[in-house]
Amino acid sequence: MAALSDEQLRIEFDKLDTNKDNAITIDELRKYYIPMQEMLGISKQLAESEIEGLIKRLDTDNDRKITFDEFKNFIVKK
Ligand SMILES: [Ca+2]
Ligand SMILES: [Ca+2]
Repeated sequence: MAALSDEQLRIEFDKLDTNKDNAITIDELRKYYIPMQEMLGISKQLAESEIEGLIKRLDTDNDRKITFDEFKNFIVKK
């Protein structure tokens, strides 16, 4: 995978950070993923557990919020 620039990462991050406080919360992640998963026909329960798993992987300091650095580390590490 080609490395994403900070600028591209920022665009992705901003899509998720809907209230622009520089952190993605689980609620923001939900708002973004649930309609997408509904479209794919994934049950709400499964969608919830996927979101839970995603936040656990992204949120390295366990404060239930994803900062831009955590987001970036996650994407860059792959
Ligand atoms: Ca936010
Ligand atoms: Ca965090």
